Amino acid sequence: MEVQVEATGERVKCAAHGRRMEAVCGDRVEISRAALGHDASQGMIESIDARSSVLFRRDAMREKVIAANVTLVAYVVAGEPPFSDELLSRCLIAARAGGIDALIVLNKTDLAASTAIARSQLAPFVALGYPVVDVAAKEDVTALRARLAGHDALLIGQSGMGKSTLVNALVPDAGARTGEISSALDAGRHTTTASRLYALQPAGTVIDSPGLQAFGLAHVPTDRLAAAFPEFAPLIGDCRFANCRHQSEPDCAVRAAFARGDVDPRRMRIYDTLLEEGEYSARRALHGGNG
Ligand SMILES: Nc1nc2c(ncn2[C@@H]2O[C@H](COP(=O)(O)OP(=O)(O)OP(=O)(O)O)[C@@H](O)[C@H]2O)c(=O)[nH]1
Ligand SMILES: [Mg+2]
Ligand SMILES: [Zn+2]
Repeated sequence: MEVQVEATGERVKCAAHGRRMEAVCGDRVEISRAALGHDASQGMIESIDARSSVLFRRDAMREKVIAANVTLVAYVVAGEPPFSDELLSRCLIAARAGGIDALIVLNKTDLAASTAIARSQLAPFVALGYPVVDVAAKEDVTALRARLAGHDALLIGQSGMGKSTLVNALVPDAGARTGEISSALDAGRHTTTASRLYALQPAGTVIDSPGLQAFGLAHVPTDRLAAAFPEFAPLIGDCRFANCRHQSEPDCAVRAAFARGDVDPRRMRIYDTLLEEGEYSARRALHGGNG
């Protein structure tokens, strides 16, 4: 594996072997330059520093570390192309399960009509207490810059939402490639193909990542899943059973709240789906599946 490592302001192409191949964007690593001898501009990853945070995604097939050491997950949405609120939910839950703060970035607010639709789609997330910041990448990113100050942030979200355009506005000489809306709308087309970290002035970093198409949460243990839903967290202590899965157990405080209409049915459905996916994946692992 070969990766780019930023070494005190300088960029060094590095090879990695064995466990060191697991280095991801945001990792801090020790490198050696002597290893490749003939070319001083190249190096070798010798070790990966302990991570202060990890953002994972995992489905039944594979696990992926999206980024390491981030202090803020900034999920970018826009009015067009349309965004999936399920994918948004999944990523916000993964951030909470990983102990990482989350922020929703509503981009392309210069497009009034589609922004109004996006805003109504975000209303349930606002009600759950998730912060939202409005921006127009091509006009003004001051509000986002302020929210990112001092953070090691990850910009994540579906293709075409404007993550790379935002990075170009935040980081003067970033030069990140951005896509045309026409191709972004074409399912499966991604402009950004690999994550990359940029330094923010005066402090902090921001990672641009490829468009998100799926977000498995099979790594979140059943007993921690409900706690990562902000609307369930205050309820779960009131369930009769400490290991309640919030399905058909008697005296389940989450199901009771749902029955009262206090829980959004879409969110209840996402929880049920995630629980099923996680338990399926755990069964596969138990029975010797390669997941
Ligand atoms: N009108 C408007 N268009 C924008 C804005 N931000 C980005 N765009 C356009 O949206 C399209 C996609 O932008 P990108 O920055 O490539 O999107 P991305 O999220 O990085 O996409 P991937 O790399 O595929 O994940 C481009 O045509 C941008 O010019 C904005 O604030 N307003
Ligand atoms: Mg991009
Ligand atoms: Zn319960």
